[in-house]
Amino acid sequence: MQAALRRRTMEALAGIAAATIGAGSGELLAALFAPSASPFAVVGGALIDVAPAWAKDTAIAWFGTADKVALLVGIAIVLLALAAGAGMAEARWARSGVIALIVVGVAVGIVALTRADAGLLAWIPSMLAGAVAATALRMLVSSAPFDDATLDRATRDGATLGGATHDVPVESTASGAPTGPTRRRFLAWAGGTALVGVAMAVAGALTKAGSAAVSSVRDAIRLPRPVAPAPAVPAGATLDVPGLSPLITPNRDFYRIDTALIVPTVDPGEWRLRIHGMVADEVTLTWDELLALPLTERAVTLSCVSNPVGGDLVGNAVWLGYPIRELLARAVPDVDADMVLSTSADGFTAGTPLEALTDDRDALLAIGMNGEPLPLAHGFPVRMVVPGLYGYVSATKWVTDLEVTRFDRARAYWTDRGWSERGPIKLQSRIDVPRAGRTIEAGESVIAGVAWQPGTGVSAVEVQIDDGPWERAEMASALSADTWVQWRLPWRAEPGDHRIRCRAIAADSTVQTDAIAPPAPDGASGWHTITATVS
Ligand SMILES: Nc1nc2c(c(=O)[nH]1)N[C@H]1C(S)=C(S)[C@@H](COP(=O)(O)O)O[C@H]1N2
Ligand SMILES: [Mo]
Repeated sequence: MQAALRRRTMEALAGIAAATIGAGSGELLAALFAPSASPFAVVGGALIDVAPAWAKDTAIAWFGTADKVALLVGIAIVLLALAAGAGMAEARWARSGVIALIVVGVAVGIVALTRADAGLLAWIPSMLAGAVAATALRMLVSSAPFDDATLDRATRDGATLGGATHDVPVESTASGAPTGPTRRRFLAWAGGTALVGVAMAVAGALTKAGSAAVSSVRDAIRLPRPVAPAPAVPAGATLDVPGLSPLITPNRDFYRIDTALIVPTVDPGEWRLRIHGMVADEVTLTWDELLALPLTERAVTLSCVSNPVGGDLVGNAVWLGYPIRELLARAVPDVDADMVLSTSADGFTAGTPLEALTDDRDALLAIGMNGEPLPLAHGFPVRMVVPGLYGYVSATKWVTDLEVTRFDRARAYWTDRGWSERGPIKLQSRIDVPRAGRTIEAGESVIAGVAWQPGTGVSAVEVQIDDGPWERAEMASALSADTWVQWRLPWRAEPGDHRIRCRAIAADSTVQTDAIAPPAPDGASGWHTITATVS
């Protein structure tokens, strides 16, 4: 009798441990990639939506502002009860509990897709939770002799051992409850499984809590007005061509490249920048001190060295910040220093030529992007933006440290991995319209795109259709030498397939090279070439 109860308890524990590790993995995955797809948040949100008004009122009356916590605790209790049942079922009918857990995961995954804020992949955390729980349950149940065959054998062979003490070295008692070492091993596995699940859930909660807290700090920030604002965008700087990249890339469309699996959450109140190394005077700067400085606004096109010809790892934004030149002037670099090694809160490093930070190009210690505080993923609260250099050697996000040093003394994250020490952005042009591979209608049409070489500027773009002559495109007026420029060329499209390619001419008259180079080690080159199908 007692043994039967013990057996039931162990089966239930297997189910509970399995559900815990499943739920923990789902929560962690969601916290990392899609907080709104958290299985608990999905179920809770759906329940809140379908609950009748009286239920909501009662919940608030009973639990007050803790109503959401109460709801989540309620969901957890129901889940664990279901899981205990799944454990007992699995011990009797192999796969039944496993299937039940998978069904729960699939069901929550489907609900996840119906939520208002759901992304296309919102089902993944719940499905993962179900799959992990099912796997864990199968493993736990088979680690202990719950199955009927063992039970029968135990009943036959060990009838006299019923209710035996813990150290009896047999696998099962008369009623099928594992005892002795088997039982202890099972309990250790189940306990460990549950603990891992709890740890993952806690890690997920901490990640989410961190970014939620910093997000709300960010939302409350009012950026100071620049002392030197970027000039207003003149009408002639934008061409009206559907499908052409906008002159200023909206923050939500701005490409994101970094090594951070979890977006670092840096509280501005705790942020410090330290400038040290080969300097006469160390400088430290706080967030409040930075905000009090006379800020500059600059439109600058940023590109990733990994951007292939024709690729979209490039964007143009209006950055608000303080010239790094002024801060370095306070620190007074040694005459033989030639590099600044910047380090981010998450340990990324970039090595920037000292000259690029001290000449008149207005390399910025930026706090604003297109009129907003930097988005968390783009370096909140403070990053570097250096016109003319690829991001990997200059655009350190979440920056906290500048060490003045020398190229022959220090190496940075990507230069350590085979990329070039110096990373000036190469002259490039891209065809946005027509979209590569898309069929267009014959007749009056347009070819359009953008061209850039921040720091130098672009003066012209030429387009070649099939084997025709290179034709000069119409250029929008450039915002500055640091931003990309839109261009377009009217085109009478004749039916058939056409090869279209473009090349830029820089303000210093350099013509964009046709020499094809891959992104590694210092940036791609070649002419962007597309095939347009005209019907
Ligand atoms: N902390 C940190 N900063 C970083 C990186 C990184 O991995 N970590 N990547 C750099 C690279 S390679 C590029 S191209 C730019 C991209 O900036 P964005 O994500 O704001 O577009 O950030 C740079 N700054
Ligand atoms: Mo990059």
